[in-house]
Amino acid sequence: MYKSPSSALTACQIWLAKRNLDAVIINAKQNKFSHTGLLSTSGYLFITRTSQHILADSRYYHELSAKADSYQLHMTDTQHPASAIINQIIAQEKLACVGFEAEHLSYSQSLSLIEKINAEMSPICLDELRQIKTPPEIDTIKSACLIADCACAHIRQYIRPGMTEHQIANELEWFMKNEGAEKTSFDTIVASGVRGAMPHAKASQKVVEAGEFITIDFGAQYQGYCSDMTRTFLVEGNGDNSLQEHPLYAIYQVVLQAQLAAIAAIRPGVRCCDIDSVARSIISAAGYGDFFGHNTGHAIGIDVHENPRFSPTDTTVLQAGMQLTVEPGIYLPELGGVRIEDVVLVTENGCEVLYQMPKQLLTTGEDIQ
Ligand SMILES: [Mn+2]
Repeated sequence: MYKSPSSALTACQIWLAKRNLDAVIINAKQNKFSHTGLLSTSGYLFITRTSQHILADSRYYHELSAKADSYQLHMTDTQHPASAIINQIIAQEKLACVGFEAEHLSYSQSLSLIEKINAEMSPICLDELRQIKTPPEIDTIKSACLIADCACAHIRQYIRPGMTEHQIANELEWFMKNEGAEKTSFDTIVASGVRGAMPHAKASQKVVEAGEFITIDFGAQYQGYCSDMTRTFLVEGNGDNSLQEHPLYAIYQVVLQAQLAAIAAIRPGVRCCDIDSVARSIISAAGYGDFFGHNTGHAIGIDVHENPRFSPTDTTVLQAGMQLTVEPGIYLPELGGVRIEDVVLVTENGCEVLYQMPKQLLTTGEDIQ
Protein backbone atom coordinates (compact mmCIF):
# COMPACT_ATOMS: atom_id res chain seq x y z
CA MET A 1 0.00 0.00 0.00
CA TYR A 2 1.12 3.52 -0.67
CA LYS A 3 -0.52 6.73 0.50
CA SER A 4 -3.50 7.61 -1.62
CA PRO A 5 -2.14 10.12 -4.14
CA SER A 6 -4.59 12.74 -2.93
CA SER A 7 -3.23 12.76 0.65
CA ALA A 8 0.42 12.84 -0.50
CA LEU A 9 -0.45 15.54 -3.00
CA THR A 10 -2.39 17.68 -0.53
CA ALA A 11 0.45 17.39 2.01
CA CYS A 12 2.98 18.42 -0.64
CA GLN A 13 0.93 21.41 -1.83
CA ILE A 14 0.39 22.64 1.75
CA TRP A 15 4.15 22.27 2.26
CA LEU A 16 4.81 24.38 -0.90
CA ALA A 17 2.61 27.20 0.38
CA LYS A 18 4.29 27.10 3.81
CA ARG A 19 7.73 27.36 2.16
CA ASN A 20 6.67 30.13 -0.26
CA LEU A 21 7.61 27.97 -3.21
CA ASP A 22 5.63 27.81 -6.45
CA ALA A 23 6.59 24.24 -7.30
CA VAL A 24 8.96 21.41 -6.53
CA ILE A 25 10.88 18.95 -8.69
CA ILE A 26 11.02 15.57 -6.94
CA ASN A 27 13.51 12.93 -8.05
CA ALA A 28 14.20 10.78 -4.94
CA LYS A 29 12.41 7.44 -5.25
CA GLN A 30 11.29 7.51 -1.61
CA ASN A 31 9.60 10.88 -2.16
CA LYS A 32 7.97 9.92 -5.48
CA PHE A 33 6.60 6.62 -4.20
CA SER A 34 3.65 8.01 -2.22
CA HIS A 35 2.48 9.81 -5.38
CA THR A 36 3.22 7.21 -8.05
CA GLY A 37 3.19 3.85 -6.24
CA LEU A 38 6.39 3.03 -8.13
CA LEU A 39 9.82 2.79 -6.45
CA SER A 40 12.02 4.00 -9.26
CA THR A 41 15.03 6.28 -9.46
CA SER A 42 14.06 7.27 -13.01
CA GLY A 43 11.76 10.14 -13.84
CA TYR A 44 10.55 13.23 -12.03
CA LEU A 45 7.50 14.54 -10.30
CA PHE A 46 6.75 18.20 -10.82
CA ILE A 47 4.18 19.54 -8.37
CA THR A 48 2.96 23.12 -8.45
CA ARG A 49 0.39 24.66 -6.13
CA THR A 50 -2.34 23.99 -8.68
CA SER A 51 -1.18 21.09 -10.89
CA GLN A 52 0.72 17.84 -10.65
CA HIS A 53 2.86 16.12 -13.25
CA ILE A 54 4.78 12.90 -13.70
CA LEU A 55 7.63 12.87 -16.22
CA ALA A 56 8.72 9.41 -17.25
CA ASP A 57 10.33 7.66 -20.18
CA SER A 58 8.82 4.79 -22.15
CA ARG A 59 10.03 2.16 -19.64
CA TYR A 60 7.66 3.36 -16.92
CA TYR A 61 5.00 5.32 -18.80
CA HIS A 62 2.31 2.63 -19.07
CA GLU A 63 2.65 1.33 -15.53
CA LEU A 64 2.39 4.89 -14.23
CA SER A 65 -0.63 5.74 -16.35
CA ALA A 66 -2.50 2.92 -14.61
CA LYS A 67 -1.36 3.85 -11.09
CA ALA A 68 -1.39 7.64 -10.90
CA ASP A 69 -4.47 8.83 -12.75
CA SER A 70 -4.83 12.14 -10.92
CA TYR A 71 -1.47 13.31 -12.33
CA GLN A 72 -0.71 14.60 -15.81
CA LEU A 73 1.67 12.14 -17.34
CA HIS A 74 4.38 13.35 -19.74
CA MET A 75 6.54 11.00 -21.79
CA THR A 76 10.17 12.09 -21.91
CA ASP A 77 12.66 11.17 -24.64
CA THR A 78 15.71 12.74 -26.23
CA GLN A 79 13.54 15.21 -28.17
CA HIS A 80 11.44 16.05 -25.10
CA PRO A 81 13.72 16.12 -22.05
CA ALA A 82 12.17 16.61 -18.60
CA SER A 83 13.70 20.09 -18.32
CA ALA A 84 11.89 21.31 -21.47
CA ILE A 85 8.54 19.97 -20.27
CA ILE A 86 9.03 21.54 -16.83
CA ASN A 87 9.96 24.87 -18.44
CA GLN A 88 6.75 24.76 -20.45
CA ILE A 89 4.67 24.35 -17.29
CA ILE A 90 6.70 27.10 -15.58
CA ALA A 91 5.86 29.46 -18.46
CA GLN A 92 2.16 28.48 -18.55
CA GLU A 93 1.68 28.89 -14.80
CA LYS A 94 4.12 31.84 -14.49
CA LEU A 95 6.12 30.17 -11.70
CA ALA A 96 9.07 31.97 -10.10
CA CYS A 97 10.52 29.81 -7.29
CA VAL A 98 11.06 26.08 -7.71
CA GLY A 99 12.46 23.72 -5.07
CA PHE A 100 14.72 20.77 -5.95
CA GLU A 101 16.11 17.89 -3.92
CA ALA A 102 19.76 18.89 -3.82
CA GLU A 103 20.71 16.16 -1.34
CA HIS A 104 19.47 13.50 -3.74
CA LEU A 105 21.37 14.83 -6.75
CA SER A 106 25.08 14.89 -7.44
CA TYR A 107 26.79 18.27 -7.55
CA SER A 108 26.95 18.18 -11.34
CA GLN A 109 23.29 17.11 -11.67
CA SER A 110 22.30 20.05 -9.43
CA LEU A 111 24.35 22.50 -11.49
CA SER A 112 22.80 21.20 -14.69
CA LEU A 113 19.26 21.47 -13.31
CA ILE A 114 19.84 25.04 -12.10
CA GLU A 115 21.16 25.96 -15.54
CA LYS A 116 18.32 24.36 -17.49
CA ILE A 117 15.26 25.32 -15.44
CA ASN A 118 13.86 28.81 -16.05
CA ALA A 119 13.10 29.72 -12.44
CA GLU A 120 14.82 30.63 -9.23
CA MET A 121 15.98 27.26 -7.90
CA SER A 122 15.96 26.56 -4.19
CA PRO A 123 17.47 23.46 -2.52
CA ILE A 124 14.89 21.77 -0.30
CA CYS A 125 14.37 18.60 1.75
CA LEU A 126 11.05 16.77 1.74
CA ASP A 127 11.94 14.32 4.55
CA GLU A 128 9.51 15.84 7.03
CA LEU A 129 6.60 14.77 4.82
CA ARG A 130 7.49 11.13 5.50
CA GLN A 131 7.99 11.33 9.28
CA ILE A 132 4.41 10.67 10.40
CA LYS A 133 3.18 7.48 8.83
CA THR A 134 -0.43 7.18 7.59
CA PRO A 135 -2.58 4.23 8.76
CA PRO A 136 -2.06 2.35 5.46
CA GLU A 137 1.70 2.91 5.71
CA ILE A 138 1.68 1.61 9.29
CA ASP A 139 -0.17 -1.51 8.17
CA THR A 140 2.38 -2.12 5.43
CA ILE A 141 5.36 -1.63 7.75
CA LYS A 142 3.73 -4.04 10.22
CA SER A 143 3.54 -6.61 7.43
CA ALA A 144 7.22 -6.01 6.58
CA CYS A 145 8.03 -6.49 10.29
CA LEU A 146 5.97 -9.69 10.49
CA ILE A 147 8.04 -11.18 7.65
CA ALA A 148 11.26 -10.33 9.51
CA ASP A 149 9.86 -11.63 12.80
CA CYS A 150 8.93 -15.02 11.25
CA ALA A 151 12.30 -15.18 9.49
CA CYS A 152 14.07 -14.54 12.79
CA ALA A 153 12.27 -17.40 14.54
CA HIS A 154 13.04 -19.64 11.57
CA ILE A 155 16.73 -18.78 11.36
CA ARG A 156 17.30 -19.27 15.09
CA GLN A 157 16.20 -22.87 14.74
CA TYR A 158 18.07 -23.32 11.45
CA ILE A 159 21.55 -22.23 12.57
CA ARG A 160 23.98 -25.08 13.33
CA PRO A 161 27.70 -25.03 14.11
CA GLY A 162 29.63 -25.70 10.90
CA MET A 163 27.45 -23.51 8.65
CA THR A 164 28.99 -20.43 7.04
CA GLU A 165 27.57 -16.98 7.68
CA HIS A 166 26.70 -16.84 3.96
CA GLN A 167 24.62 -20.00 4.21
CA ILE A 168 22.68 -18.48 7.09
CA ALA A 169 22.14 -15.17 5.25
CA ASN A 170 20.96 -17.04 2.13
CA GLU A 171 18.44 -19.09 4.11
CA LEU A 172 17.15 -15.96 5.84
CA GLU A 173 16.76 -14.06 2.56
CA TRP A 174 15.14 -17.01 0.79
CA PHE A 175 12.67 -17.34 3.68
CA MET A 176 11.70 -13.64 3.59
CA LYS A 177 11.17 -13.65 -0.17
CA ASN A 178 9.07 -16.76 0.14
CA GLU A 179 6.94 -14.89 2.70
CA GLY A 180 6.31 -12.03 0.25
CA ALA A 181 9.35 -9.75 0.59
CA GLU A 182 10.36 -8.04 -2.68
CA LYS A 183 13.94 -7.97 -1.49
CA THR A 184 16.02 -7.36 1.61
CA SER A 185 15.97 -3.84 3.06
CA PHE A 186 19.81 -3.87 3.05
CA ASP A 187 22.71 -6.34 2.85
CA THR A 188 22.13 -8.95 5.55
CA ILE A 189 24.53 -8.80 8.47
CA VAL A 190 25.60 -12.11 9.98
CA ALA A 191 28.47 -11.62 12.41
CA SER A 192 29.60 -14.59 14.47
CA GLY A 193 32.31 -14.87 17.11
CA VAL A 194 34.93 -12.10 16.92
CA ARG A 195 33.25 -10.67 13.81
CA GLY A 196 30.43 -9.61 16.14
CA ALA A 197 32.72 -6.76 17.21
CA MET A 198 32.09 -5.14 13.80
CA PRO A 199 28.63 -3.55 13.95
CA HIS A 200 28.09 -3.77 10.17
CA ALA A 201 29.87 -7.01 9.28
CA LYS A 202 28.17 -8.39 6.18
CA ALA A 203 27.79 -12.18 6.08
CA SER A 204 31.11 -13.84 5.17
CA GLN A 205 32.50 -17.31 4.47
CA LYS A 206 33.43 -17.66 8.14
CA VAL A 207 32.22 -20.91 9.66
CA VAL A 208 30.00 -20.50 12.69
CA GLU A 209 31.28 -22.37 15.72
CA ALA A 210 29.60 -23.85 18.77
CA GLY A 211 29.45 -21.54 21.75
CA GLU A 212 29.93 -18.32 19.74
CA PHE A 213 27.57 -15.40 19.82
CA ILE A 214 26.00 -14.61 16.45
CA THR A 215 24.42 -11.24 15.58
CA ILE A 216 21.94 -11.19 12.72
CA ASP A 217 20.71 -7.81 11.43
CA PHE A 218 18.35 -7.94 8.48
CA GLY A 219 15.09 -6.67 7.05
CA ALA A 220 12.43 -7.23 4.43
CA GLN A 221 11.15 -4.74 1.89
CA TYR A 222 7.43 -5.38 1.49
CA GLN A 223 5.22 -3.31 -0.85
CA GLY A 224 7.87 -0.60 -0.81
CA TYR A 225 8.31 -0.41 2.99
CA CYS A 226 11.20 -1.70 5.10
CA SER A 227 11.63 -3.63 8.30
CA ASP A 228 14.90 -3.81 10.23
CA MET A 229 15.58 -6.30 13.02
CA THR A 230 18.55 -7.57 15.01
CA ARG A 231 18.94 -10.43 17.44
CA THR A 232 22.08 -11.92 18.97
CA PHE A 233 22.00 -15.64 19.78
CA LEU A 234 24.32 -18.13 21.44
CA VAL A 235 25.25 -20.84 18.94
CA GLU A 236 24.27 -24.25 20.31
CA GLY A 237 26.89 -26.69 21.53
CA ASN A 238 28.39 -24.58 24.29
CA GLY A 239 29.25 -27.87 26.06
CA ASP A 240 28.79 -27.98 29.80
CA ASN A 241 29.65 -24.31 30.20
CA SER A 242 26.91 -22.34 31.81
CA LEU A 243 25.50 -19.42 29.89
CA GLN A 244 26.39 -17.03 32.70
CA GLU A 245 30.10 -17.83 32.29
CA HIS A 246 30.16 -16.85 28.61
CA PRO A 247 32.47 -13.83 28.18
CA LEU A 248 29.71 -11.90 26.35
CA TYR A 249 26.87 -12.82 28.70
CA ALA A 250 27.32 -9.71 30.87
CA ILE A 251 27.25 -7.31 27.91
CA TYR A 252 24.15 -9.05 26.56
CA GLN A 253 22.33 -8.17 29.77
CA VAL A 254 23.53 -4.54 29.62
CA VAL A 255 22.41 -4.13 25.99
CA LEU A 256 19.04 -5.70 26.77
CA GLN A 257 18.54 -3.44 29.77
CA ALA A 258 19.46 -0.37 27.66
CA GLN A 259 17.12 -1.44 24.85
CA LEU A 260 14.16 -2.07 27.17
CA ALA A 261 14.70 1.21 29.05
CA ALA A 262 14.86 3.21 25.81
CA ILE A 263 11.62 1.61 24.57
CA ALA A 264 9.93 2.31 27.91
CA ALA A 265 10.82 6.01 27.57
CA ILE A 266 9.33 6.45 24.08
CA ARG A 267 6.13 8.49 23.91
CA PRO A 268 4.91 11.63 22.12
CA GLY A 269 6.54 14.82 23.41
CA VAL A 270 9.93 13.29 24.25
CA ARG A 271 12.97 14.42 22.25
CA CYS A 272 14.86 11.82 20.21
CA CYS A 273 18.17 12.73 21.91
CA ASP A 274 16.63 11.92 25.30
CA ILE A 275 15.81 8.38 24.14
CA ASP A 276 19.40 7.99 22.95
CA SER A 277 20.56 9.21 26.32
CA VAL A 278 18.46 6.64 28.21
CA ALA A 279 20.19 3.77 26.38
CA ARG A 280 23.64 5.38 26.33
CA SER A 281 23.69 6.20 30.04
CA ILE A 282 22.93 2.58 30.98
CA ILE A 283 25.74 1.31 28.73
CA SER A 284 28.14 3.99 30.02
CA ALA A 285 27.27 3.30 33.66
CA ALA A 286 28.16 -0.35 33.08
CA GLY A 287 31.57 0.75 31.78
CA TYR A 288 31.00 0.13 28.07
CA GLY A 289 30.32 3.67 26.85
CA ASP A 290 33.40 3.61 24.59
CA PHE A 291 32.15 0.43 22.92
CA PHE A 292 28.78 1.81 21.76
CA GLY A 293 29.78 4.03 18.86
CA HIS A 294 26.55 4.37 16.89
CA ASN A 295 23.12 5.93 17.37
CA THR A 296 20.42 4.19 19.40
CA GLY A 297 18.07 4.12 16.41
CA HIS A 298 16.59 5.70 13.32
CA ALA A 299 13.23 6.27 11.71
CA ILE A 300 12.24 3.71 9.10
CA GLY A 301 9.73 3.63 6.26
CA ILE A 302 10.26 3.57 2.51
CA ASP A 303 13.93 4.10 3.32
CA VAL A 304 15.54 1.82 5.85
CA HIS A 305 17.29 4.81 7.44
CA GLU A 306 15.14 7.94 7.72
CA ASN A 307 15.05 10.97 9.99
CA PRO A 308 14.69 11.54 12.87
CA ARG A 309 17.43 9.56 14.64
CA PHE A 310 17.78 8.49 18.23
CA SER A 311 21.17 10.24 18.32
CA PRO A 312 22.84 12.44 20.95
CA THR A 313 22.13 15.55 18.82
CA ASP A 314 18.68 15.05 17.25
CA THR A 315 16.22 17.24 19.15
CA THR A 316 13.16 16.22 17.09
CA VAL A 317 10.15 15.77 19.35
CA LEU A 318 8.44 12.40 18.99
CA GLN A 319 4.87 12.34 17.64
CA ALA A 320 2.35 9.55 17.35
CA GLY A 321 2.69 7.82 13.98
CA MET A 322 6.49 7.94 13.82
CA GLN A 323 8.24 4.59 13.43
CA LEU A 324 11.80 4.10 14.58
CA THR A 325 14.28 1.39 15.47
CA VAL A 326 15.78 0.94 18.93
CA GLU A 327 19.12 -0.84 18.56
CA PRO A 328 21.81 -0.26 21.17
CA GLY A 329 24.90 -2.47 21.00
CA ILE A 330 28.25 -3.13 22.63
CA TYR A 331 31.27 -4.22 20.56
CA LEU A 332 34.42 -5.54 22.20
CA PRO A 333 37.36 -5.78 19.76
CA GLU A 334 38.73 -9.32 19.40
CA LEU A 335 35.97 -10.68 21.60
CA GLY A 336 32.65 -10.08 19.86
CA GLY A 337 29.52 -8.02 20.18
CA VAL A 338 25.85 -7.82 21.01
CA ARG A 339 23.06 -5.77 19.39
CA ILE A 340 19.30 -6.07 19.86
CA GLU A 341 16.97 -4.15 17.55
CA ASP A 342 13.22 -3.69 17.35
CA VAL A 343 11.02 -1.40 15.27
CA VAL A 344 8.55 0.59 17.36
CA LEU A 345 5.51 2.64 16.43
CA VAL A 346 5.00 5.77 18.53
CA THR A 347 1.40 5.72 19.80
CA GLU A 348 -0.71 8.32 21.66
CA ASN A 349 0.44 7.01 25.05
CA GLY A 350 3.79 5.33 24.44
CA CYS A 351 4.89 2.93 21.78
CA GLU A 352 4.16 -0.47 20.29
CA VAL A 353 6.98 -2.93 19.57
CA LEU A 354 6.38 -4.47 16.15
CA TYR A 355 8.17 -7.80 16.78
CA GLN A 356 7.13 -10.77 18.92
CA MET A 357 10.53 -12.50 18.96
CA PRO A 358 11.73 -12.76 22.59
CA LYS A 359 14.77 -10.78 23.66
CA GLN A 360 16.25 -12.82 26.48
CA LEU A 361 19.45 -14.59 25.40
CA LEU A 362 18.40 -17.59 23.32
CA THR A 363 20.42 -20.50 22.01
CA THR A 364 20.15 -21.44 18.34
CA GLY A 365 18.49 -24.71 17.33
CA GLU A 366 16.45 -25.61 20.35
CA ASP A 367 12.79 -24.73 20.88
CA ILE A 368 12.05 -21.59 22.85
CA GLN A 369 11.08 -22.59 26.38
MN1 LIG B 1 18.67 -0.45 12.00
